[in-house]
Amino acid sequence: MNVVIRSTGLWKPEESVSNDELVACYNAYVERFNDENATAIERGTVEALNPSSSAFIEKASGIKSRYTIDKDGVLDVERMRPRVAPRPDDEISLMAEAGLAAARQALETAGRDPKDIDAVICSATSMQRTYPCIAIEIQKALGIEGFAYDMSVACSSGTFGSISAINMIKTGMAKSVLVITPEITTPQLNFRDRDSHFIFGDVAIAALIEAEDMPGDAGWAVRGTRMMTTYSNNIRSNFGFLNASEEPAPAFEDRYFVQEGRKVFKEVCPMVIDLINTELGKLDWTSADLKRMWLHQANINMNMMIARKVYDREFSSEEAPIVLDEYANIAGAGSLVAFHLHHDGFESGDKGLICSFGAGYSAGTIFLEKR
Ligand code: CO8
Repeated sequence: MNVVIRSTGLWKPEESVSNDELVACYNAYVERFNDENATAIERGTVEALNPSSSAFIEKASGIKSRYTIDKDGVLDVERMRPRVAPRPDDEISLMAEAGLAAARQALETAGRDPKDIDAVICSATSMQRTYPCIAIEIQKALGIEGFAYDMSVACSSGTFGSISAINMIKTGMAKSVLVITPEITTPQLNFRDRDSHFIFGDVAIAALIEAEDMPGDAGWAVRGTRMMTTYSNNIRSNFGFLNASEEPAPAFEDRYFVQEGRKVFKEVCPMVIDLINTELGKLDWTSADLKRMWLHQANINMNMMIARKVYDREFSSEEAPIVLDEYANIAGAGSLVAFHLHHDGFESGDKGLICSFGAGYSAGTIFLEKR
């Protein structure tokens, strides 16, 4: 059974925070911390904090802004965390709401009725709650029969979720699957950490993945897939259900996202370059066959290095589009958001690659051919 990506849909928060706004808040926090701890800093028992800078952020990461579910909370120096109002159990959850908006756009673009969908996969870095699954909540909101489940593989959540759907269709278990990656990352970030306060943004992406013979737009045929993981502690979250029982109680700062950014850079780039080249070889393709690579959006320098090595030449921004300047790192949604925003200009037979990489380590490839 041939499988296609039929359509995609995107949701983003209304509010965006620029580097300058983020840095102004961080530096106000630093000034206050250093004032309050002046004596201890002088004695050498507390280390003074250093200010952040927009110029560093843009040079080191390529990020210029990020969307967030609550700009006020992020930029409130007393808080530096988005404010999220608790919702009653009979109201849709925040993650499901974001995912639903992206899913509705994907269905509308494909002209597909929810009754034709067999399954929903919600695949994201973290889930707002464990059960009922966010995917089942979205399934109910759309009135889809069949089944739904959540899964999570950090920055490869979108590709691994899509590959799960592709395999489901290949085995005949389903004909039409919605894969939704709502990444609500800003509540998971320590905005008081200079090394990482600028990295992430909020978004949701949905992909409608179907058997080729279903009616509708020809879509993008899936020609090859690969999932790979190899253990690394260099990107880590210690947040989980055991936190509430831990004695002594854990600090917020080291529960959520921590990373050794330089090590990640050095280790992940060669891993991904090797993976892409190996998979190209299995298809009897070369990089010259790839009109475009929709890469995970972690860091512009990583993307440049990977694209340059795979193409083995200088390349244009059309060949490896960047969305992280506006969206920042959007975790498991990155490569699919790049695909959603930059898939124009393909003729039938043109080829491309969706590729994720990140924590785990994990990496996923989906090789596509425009039908
Ligand atoms: N402002 C000014 N200066 C700074 C700042 C700042 N904000 N931060 C650091 N500096 C300084 C440092 O102090 C250092 O100074 P010195 O040289 O004097 O010691 C200098 O700048 C260089 O610091 P770094 O070595 O840390 O900076 P890099 O140039 O390596 O850039 C990056 C840092 C941007 C983090 C870079 O290493 C990078 O992008 N690495 C790859 C990271 C990556 O891709 N990670 C993937 C993570 S995402 C993922 O896998 C999914 C997890 C899901 C998360 C879900 C939500 C939270």
